[in-house]
This record gives sequence, C-alpha cells and structure tokens, in this order.
Amino acid sequence: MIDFRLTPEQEELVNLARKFAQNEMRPKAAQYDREEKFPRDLLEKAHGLGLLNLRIPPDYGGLGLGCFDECLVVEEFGAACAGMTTTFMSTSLALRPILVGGSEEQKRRWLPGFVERPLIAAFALTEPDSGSDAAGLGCTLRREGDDYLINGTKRFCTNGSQADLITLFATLDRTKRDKAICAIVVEKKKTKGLAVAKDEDKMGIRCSATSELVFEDARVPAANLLGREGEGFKNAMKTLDNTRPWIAAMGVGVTRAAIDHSLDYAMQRRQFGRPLIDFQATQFKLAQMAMEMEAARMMTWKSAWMIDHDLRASKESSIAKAFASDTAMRATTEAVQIHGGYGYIKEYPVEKLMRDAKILQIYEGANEIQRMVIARELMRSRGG
Ligand code: COS
Repeated sequence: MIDFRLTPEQEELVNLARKFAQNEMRPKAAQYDREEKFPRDLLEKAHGLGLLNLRIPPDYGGLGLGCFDECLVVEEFGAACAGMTTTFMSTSLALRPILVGGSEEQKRRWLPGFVERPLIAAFALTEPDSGSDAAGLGCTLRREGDDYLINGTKRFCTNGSQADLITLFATLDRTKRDKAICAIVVEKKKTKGLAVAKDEDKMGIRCSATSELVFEDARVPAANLLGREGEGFKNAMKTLDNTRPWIAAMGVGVTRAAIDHSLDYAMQRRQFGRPLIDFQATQFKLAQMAMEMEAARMMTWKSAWMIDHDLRASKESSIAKAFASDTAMRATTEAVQIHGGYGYIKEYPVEKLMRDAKILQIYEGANEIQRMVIARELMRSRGG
C-alpha cells in the first residue's frame, strides 16, 4: 500500500522545523558563511526544540523517530543553510556507529547525554591518504593493557574541532584492509595525545567545522571499542547506508531554495519590457528544476522508508544521495544563470547555494563511489 500523505505528527514536525529554519537559520546563513562562524547558538536552539538526534531510541531517552522523519527535518534545514545542517546532522552520523555496533552498556553510557544536552559528535573515517578507499586506513590502534594506543591523522572530519565525542575508525594492520578495521569511541576531553591541527577554509558550508585531527599515542580504554576487533568497516558501511538519505534530503532542500529564489527573482526582474518569468527559457529551467526535485524527494523517501523497515538499502541510499546532490548542483547552477550577473554576487543568496551544493556531490561518499555501490548491487542481484 502506498500513501504519500504525512501523518499529523510528521506535519507538526515539518512545521516546527520549517519555522526554525526560516526564522532562525536563514536570516543568519549569509553572515555565518562569510565569517565562518560555527553555529553553536543555533545548534543549542535546535536541540532545545527537540529537532536534533531524532533517532535515539526511547530506551536511551530519545524520541526514537525514523530515518524518514529525519529526512523531513533535514529538507527544511537544507532549504535554509547547508552549512548549519551539516553541523547539526553530523552528530547524528557520528552516533550511528554506536547504535549499529555498540553494546547495551555502551549505548546507555553515551546516548542519553545527547538527548539531555546539546553535545556534539564527529565521525572520523577519512584520512589524508584514504578517502574513497575507506578500507585503506592508515590510522592505527594497538592494544596495550586495558587501553588502545591510537596513532595517525584524520582529515575532513566534520565537527572534529568542536566535538565532545568522536567515533573513530582505525586499523590493527593496514595490509589486512577492511578485516582489521575497528570502530572506537574517543571522548575528547579525557584523551591525551589528541590534537586539532586545523579547521579547513572551504568553498562552501563555511560555517561548519571541517577538521584535521592528529592522534599521537592517544590512549583510549579498550571498553570503548564498538563490537569486536575487525568489525569497524562493516559498521562504517552500515552507518553510511543509513545516513546517505539525509544528504539526499539536504539536496532536495537546497534545490527547493534555488527554485524559490529563482521564482521570486524571475517574477520581479524585467527585461525587454517583460518579467523574466514570461520567457519560455526561464520557465523551462524552473520546470526542469521542479521535476528533478520531485524525483529526488521520492528517491529520498523510498530509501528512508526502506531503512525504517529494516531492509538493506545500500543501492537505494546511494541512488538517492547521488541523484539528489547532482540535482542540487544543476539547480543551483541554473539559479545563478537565471539571476544573471546578480547571481554571481554575494548580495543574492544563490551563489552561496551553488557553493554549498558542490559538497553534497563529494562528502558522505563521492558520487563516483555511489555509482560504484549501485553497479555492485546490480551485479549482486545477478549473483555477481
Ligand atoms: N553493509 C554491510 N556490509 C558491507 C557493506 C554494506 N553497505 N558494504 C560492504 N560491506 C562488506 C562486504 O560485504 C565485505 O564483507 P565480506 O568480506 O565479509 O563479504 C566487506 O564489507 C568489504 O566490502 P568491499 O569489498 O565492497 O570493500 P571495498 O574496499 O571494495 O570498498 C566502498 C567499498 C567503495 C563501497 C567503500 O570503501 C566506501 O563506501 N567508500 C566511501 C567511503 C565514504 O563514504 N567516505 C565518506 C566518509 S563520511 S564524510
């Protein structure tokens, strides 16, 4: 049975998220982008409204909402500011490995704090020499008594410099690739030997923190290991299957903002004695943007629905992520084109949308990786 209507509770959630996004996030988006200001104040407000970490189960104090609900909220956030959205949602990404691989005791130890307080978490997988090839990690962990000693560098870690807790992926033996990767929780304040090397100066999502973290004989209790040694890679893959739909939802939100701004502009801007919207060239651009946005939203909803029904959604998550982020890139580029010279200056919001859209094609697995996952799943369906 298919039903595209939202429940009254979901409508309420969307309205709350939309109000917050339009009244609190959007007015500050340009300033925070310009000043690279970390949106801690907004994160605290969003947390106070109950809009963050929606998927923490009730057993640990959370609302226990689904991936679908999370995507509804992310679309609203994404339509206001992708940088702020990335900041808010990266905690949800970083907590997922605890939900995927953590013991009951570990979940009880770490999750309730994120419901009670606006704590921040970071997911540390990528390294200077290991990005798309996630099994090629060089950051090592070595058992010593009741601890692990961690050595190596993590790069492009969202929230890294601001995080209270880091879910870290490191290897026992680089030559064994995915079979030697472990997932471990690093509590930042308690960990000596962990330093923030820098926050990157980025093209887009500039208010979010993208950090380089250096571990030098950083000692972490062995009790913080999630699952068993060697289970970290699968944990990371399952986590990403689960979180890619919200990157897609953000792409839908960014596309929606591009359409809104373009429509406003095309209706008031006059050339050749007529508003731009009267020209078929403008109408067709907007129609294409709307068609692609609608398709991207359906793909997002389907992948989220599958996750909420415990179905393996590797292919669908990758399809949604790649399509929606490509859509956002095309739509924001067209939005700049519709605005002409005004689209190219910072006084108008579409140039920021275009800069922000680019990262959606790159992070949480580059779109080339998504296509690789989709193709592999197709081959798997034929026994390959
Ligand atoms: N769920 C469960 N298990 C999975 C899985 C998934 N989605 N994807 C892979 N696995 C398992 C495989 O089944 C295999 O297990 P077995 O050996 O027991 O059969 C193991 O993991 C290794 O998988 P595979 O051989 O496919 O690994 P590859 O090294 O070829 O890498 C890709 C696979 C490219 C998909 C992976 O490296 C990847 O996702 N890279 C992008 C990383 C990324 O998104 N980085 C951004 C970080 S967040 S900013």
